[in-house]
Amino acid sequence: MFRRLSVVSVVLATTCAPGPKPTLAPRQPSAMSSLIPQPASVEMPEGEPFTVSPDSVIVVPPHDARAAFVGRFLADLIATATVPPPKVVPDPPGAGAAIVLAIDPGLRPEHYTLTVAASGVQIRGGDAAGLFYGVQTLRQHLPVDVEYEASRPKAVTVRPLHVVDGPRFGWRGAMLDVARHFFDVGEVQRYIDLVAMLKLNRLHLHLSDDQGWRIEIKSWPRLTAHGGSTEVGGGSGGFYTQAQYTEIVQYANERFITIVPEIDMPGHTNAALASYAELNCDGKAREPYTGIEVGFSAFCVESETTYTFIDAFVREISALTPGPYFHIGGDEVKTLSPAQYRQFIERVQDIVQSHGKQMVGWDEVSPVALKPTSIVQHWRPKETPKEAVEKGVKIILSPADRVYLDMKYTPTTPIGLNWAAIIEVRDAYEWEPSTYVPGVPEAAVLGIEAPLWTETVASLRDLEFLAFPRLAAVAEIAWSRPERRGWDDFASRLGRQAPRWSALGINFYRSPQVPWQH
Ligand code: TNX
Repeated sequence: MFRRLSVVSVVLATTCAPGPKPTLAPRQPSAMSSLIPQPASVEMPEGEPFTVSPDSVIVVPPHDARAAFVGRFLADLIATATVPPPKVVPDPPGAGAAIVLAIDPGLRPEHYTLTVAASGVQIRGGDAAGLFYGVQTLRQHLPVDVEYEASRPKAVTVRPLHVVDGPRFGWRGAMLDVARHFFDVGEVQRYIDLVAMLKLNRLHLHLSDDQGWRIEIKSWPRLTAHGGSTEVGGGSGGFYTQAQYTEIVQYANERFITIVPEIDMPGHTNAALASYAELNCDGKAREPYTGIEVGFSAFCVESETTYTFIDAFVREISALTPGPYFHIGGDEVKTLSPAQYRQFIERVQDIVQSHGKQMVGWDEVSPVALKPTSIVQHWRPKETPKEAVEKGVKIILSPADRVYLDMKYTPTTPIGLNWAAIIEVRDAYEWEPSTYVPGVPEAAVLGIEAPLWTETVASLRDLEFLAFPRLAAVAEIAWSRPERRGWDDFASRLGRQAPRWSALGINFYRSPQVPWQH
C-alpha cells in the first residue's frame, strides 16, 4: 500500500523551493502534452510525480450532487477490480486528502484549472461541469493502463502538470441519426461516454425520419408500434420507450451533455405517414420505406390534424427533456411551395415555444420569420444562413464538407457517403469557424456540431470508425482558441491517443495522415 501523503508532501516542500532542479527526478519520456482538445494553457513542470491509488482520498464540495458525481466518476476511473475504490468525501476532508475537487467562484462556467504536484491533485472548476472537464483532462494525462478495467494497476504515477482551461464555444455537439439505423440505449450511452471524453456538451438525437420513428408517443402509439419497426435495408428497427429515453437523458446529463431531440418535419416523415392515414392529404397511409432517397415525404400542412399531432409529440417529448431545445428538422422538403413551407415552420415555431422550448432548425428555415431565440443549424456547403443572422438568430456550424462524420475518409472507405466531400482527418480539422461561412461572423456562431447520419452505418463498430478520429478534430475546433491550434501539433497529439483508444476498444480509423503510437 502506498502511504504517499506524509512522504511526498515533504518532497513537494523541497522541490517547490527555488534553486536548482533536483537531478534525481526521473526524466519523463515525453514532456509533450497529448491532450485533446488542446487546453488554453499547459505547463509540465519538472518534479516528482504524484501516485494515484485506490488509497487516494477524493474530496468534493459539500451539498453538490453534480460535483459528487464527478468525484465518483474519477474514483471509478482509478478503482481496481481488487481494491475498494478511493473514498469520495465532502469537504472538509480532515487529514489525508490527496485529490481535491473544488468550485472556484472566480472561474467561469465550464472553466477549470488542474494542478498535479507530488503532494496531490487539485481541480478547481467554475462549476461542476468545469470539474468534469478537469477530470477528463486528468484522465488523458494518466497512464493508459487505467483504461484496462480488468487489470488496472493498484497505483499509477502522474507527472506534474498545470492546466488552465475553458471552452471557446458554448455549443459543442455531436448528432446521432438513430432513425436510419436504430442504436439501442447501451449503444447511445457508449457514444455519450466517448463524446464526453472530448468535452462535448450536446448530443442531438435525430429521432425520426422516413425509415423509422424512434420515440414512444403515448397519445399516438402506432408511431413506434408500426413506424418504429423498420430501418434502412429492411432490419427490424426499434424505438425508445419514454422510460428509456429518460434513461439516456439522465446518463447524458450526469456527464454534462444536453440531449437535443429532433423530430424532422414537414419532410422526412414517411414513418409517421405510414403509421397514421389521417396525416396524409389523401387520407391513405404510406408504405414503410427502407431506401435512402430523401425529399419525397411531407406532412399535410393544410390539415388541422397535422398540428394537433405535432402539438402532442412536442408536448410529450418536451416534458421528458430538461434541456431548453427542440429541433424540428425542416430540411429537404421538395413537395411544398415556399409559402406553404414558411407558414408551416412559423406555426411549428409557436408550438415549440408554447411548450417552453427554443426551436432549432436546419438552415432551410433561415428565410422564415424566426424569433431571435430560435437557432439555425448550418449544413449545406454552398448556402449561408445570413438572413437568420440578420434577425439576430445564432448559428450552429455543421458544414457538411468538413464535419459530416458520415462522409468517406477516402474514395475507397467501405462505408459512408460522398455527396458533400471526401473528408480526411486533416480536412475535418483545418477550418476556422469565424470565417468559414460567408455572412456568419464569430459573434453569430453558437458553436459546432458533428452529425453522424447512419444510412450506411449499421453497427457500433462502423459508427466508431466514422466518428474517430474526426470527432476529436471537431471537438478541438469547438473547444480550443484558434491560436492554440495547428495541424502538425494536433496530429502528434492525436497519434498519442491511440493506446488509450485501443484500450477502450474504440474502432478508430488509422488515418495515414497521423503518426499513431502503439
Ligand atoms: C442530408 S443534413 C440530410 C440527411 C442525410 C444526409 C446524409 C440534412 C439536414 N439532411 O437527411 O442523412 O444528408 O449525409
